[in-house]
Amino acid sequence: MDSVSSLLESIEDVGRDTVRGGYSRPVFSPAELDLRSWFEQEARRRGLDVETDRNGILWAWWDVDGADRNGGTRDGALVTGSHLDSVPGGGAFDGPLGVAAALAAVDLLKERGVQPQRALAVTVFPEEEGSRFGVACLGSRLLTGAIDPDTARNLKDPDGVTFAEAARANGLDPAHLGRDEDALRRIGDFVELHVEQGRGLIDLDSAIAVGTSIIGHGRWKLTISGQGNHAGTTLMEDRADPMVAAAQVILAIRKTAATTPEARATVGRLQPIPGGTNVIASRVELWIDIRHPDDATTAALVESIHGQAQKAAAFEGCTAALTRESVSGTVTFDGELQRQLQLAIPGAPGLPTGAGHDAGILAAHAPSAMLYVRNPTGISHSPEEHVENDDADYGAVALADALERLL
Ligand code: HGY
Ligand code: MN
Ligand code: MN
Repeated sequence: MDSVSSLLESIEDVGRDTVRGGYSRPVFSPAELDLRSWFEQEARRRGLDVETDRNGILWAWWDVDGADRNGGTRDGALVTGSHLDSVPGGGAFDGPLGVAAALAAVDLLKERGVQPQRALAVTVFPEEEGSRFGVACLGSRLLTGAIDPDTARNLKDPDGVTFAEAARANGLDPAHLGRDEDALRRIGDFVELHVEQGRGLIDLDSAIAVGTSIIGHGRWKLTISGQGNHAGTTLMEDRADPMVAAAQVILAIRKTAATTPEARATVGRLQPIPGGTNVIASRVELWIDIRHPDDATTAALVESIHGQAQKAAAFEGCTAALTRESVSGTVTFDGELQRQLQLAIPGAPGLPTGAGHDAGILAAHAPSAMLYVRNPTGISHSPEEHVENDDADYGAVALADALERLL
């Protein structure tokens, strides 16, 4: 078996972000394309048959033949995998750990002489982070029909490039984006291994956990419009400054989430337009990430924050408009699949997560489950995200044990 750490070492210089630190690997960027080539090469080295589907999802197949083994078809296959794109300045493990562990698990299954009774696929989903086009899990949402293809085609990146244009530039036909019945039929069960993105496995003192649920989460764009003007000639009492309103809103968001049990809300991205040092902004765009285990509470949080934003804007002589970018309800993973993973990995605790994943989107279409590997820093979406080599390799062994049981 190639160790997971050696697989990750071979891509450790791809997409390094020298300004932010960590990695910036947006979908279809040169870095992410390099990672796709790396994956295809590693998969082919293992004798897997690699295809890219109409939504840009990579599938590396370990096929079976013979009527006695699921009829030699790919339908109802066992699928594992994750993503290779990252958030801006992200860590080395969010996504790639699941892909590398899946490749290492294939090595182990072959070394063990396992004869799969159904096909196995290792997949890579594009745009899981939604860092370029704004919608999280865009690839798996397209596959399942969870996003309207026209909406997807018209998504724009910060440079104004549409997803249709980016897809076409990377060999996809934008007209074919959307729900893929054939591909969905091939997913009998889906298991995703992922770095744990909080402190759960530190506190549980365990190297691995079986995912139980993903709390509901969404992202909204708030645009606050005021009066662009000169920083020196505009008296303070004559200003309609959206940056001041934005500051009030960010504090209100913090207070609202901090006083709602189990809620999380974040403004991690803010864009003043035009963004000059000696210019009062004409408008400010900011993005809000809101999460809560109860979907109705998430909706109520959005409502409350929207109302507070309109008030704060009005107080500054500005206006505020909120648009939804992507929302996922709380997902509980398939009970039987969780049980199979627990049997395959005795002693692994169950762990809920506040992080979204493609497994959460697929869960509405096929039994899905996740395995998490300990992150000793408990930090993610940051260069400080970490996994010890031994835990990474143990993750691949645990994934192989789970896959062997499910194959
Ligand atoms: O944002 C998330 O929850 C995930 O890391 N994409
Ligand atoms: Mn992530
Ligand atoms: Mn991830």
